[in-house]
Amino acid sequence: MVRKVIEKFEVEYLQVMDEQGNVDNSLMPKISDEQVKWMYETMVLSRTFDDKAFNLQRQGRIGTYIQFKGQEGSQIGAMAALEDKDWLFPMYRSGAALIARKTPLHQLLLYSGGDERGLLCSKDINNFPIAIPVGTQNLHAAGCAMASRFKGEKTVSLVFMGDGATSKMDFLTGMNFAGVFKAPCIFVCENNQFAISVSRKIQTAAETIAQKSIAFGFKGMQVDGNDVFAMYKAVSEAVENARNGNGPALIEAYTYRMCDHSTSDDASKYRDPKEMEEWKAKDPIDRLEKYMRNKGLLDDSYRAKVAEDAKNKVEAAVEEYEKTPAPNPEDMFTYMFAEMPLQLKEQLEEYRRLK
Ligand SMILES: Cc1ncc(C[n+]2csc(CCOP(=O)(O)OP(=O)(O)O)c2C)c(N)n1
Repeated sequence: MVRKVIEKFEVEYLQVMDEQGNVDNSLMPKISDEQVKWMYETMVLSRTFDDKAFNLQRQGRIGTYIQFKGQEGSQIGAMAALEDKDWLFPMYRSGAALIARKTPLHQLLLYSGGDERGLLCSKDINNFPIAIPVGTQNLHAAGCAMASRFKGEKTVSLVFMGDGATSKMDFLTGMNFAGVFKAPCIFVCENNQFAISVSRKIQTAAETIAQKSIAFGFKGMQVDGNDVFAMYKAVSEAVENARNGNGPALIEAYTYRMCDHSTSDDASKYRDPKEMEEWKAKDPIDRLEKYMRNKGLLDDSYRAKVAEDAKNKVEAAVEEYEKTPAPNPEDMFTYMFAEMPLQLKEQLEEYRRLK
């Protein structure tokens, strides 16, 4: 008889840049000044878009909008590690990732304005449509990654989810398949500490989200999600590993939702405002700005120009969105089935009677 430890598990944590913008050179990934500037400019553009979209919702110019404020570092750092041919599986809070993946801004507004054309996928870059049901995108990503493997392609799939989604079967099933079949799938959980009003502490008794990968036989890592360099490094390593046939990875981006869950929510009802103040000091954009200033990559005039360019791009997108003619409401009935079922025919007739 014996009682012994079968295996010992470890979960790594990675931070490359601290809150003052100082980096540890031994951990710093290889990255050009151009790439750093791209990260900064994309983060500023995303934040500007996010703030504007929130205001548009309040003015009744778009429908429900889901902000991603505070999560720009984790999304843009991760996207910097992908190639266009790789597959992105976004969720409703992945706006910054979609902006980094070349989605036209007015298209994102069309989507929030209830126009299905907002979900059209570009032919030049492999972005899936946004998933609204919590966690289902994990299955799509694992399946797509398996397909890439079967076809002998060197592409990876990367899927975003929140901490709440990791309690769902879709996440567990996707992780299991990816683990068993060594699918080139990167699971990125943006642990923003809340699933609407459910705090991370009561979401799971596990100490980290990252350790959930261990049960499925592959590596999990917790990363400072407000550190764009750490996210870039962790995702780049996971992508390289997956491309080389060594299977999936789970990356927990430890971050904070610096906004309400959605425009239908009021987080002040369940969150301590002190917490928000603490996280403001870790803002991913401020942190990168400090780093760039120290390195001589940013001065006041560049900073002002980036802000001005972002504002102009967002205003132009609003104009384009608002001048886009509304779609034909009958389209709602026509796209789902090759032959329209009876119930839909009845609804279409009812619509025609009422309009
Ligand atoms: C299958 C399903 N159940 C419930 C909901 C309602 N819902 C929308 S967001 C959300 C919380 C998700 O939290 P998390 O996964 O942590 O992501 P976050 O919104 O924090 O980014 C819930 C329960 C949904 N969209 N889909």
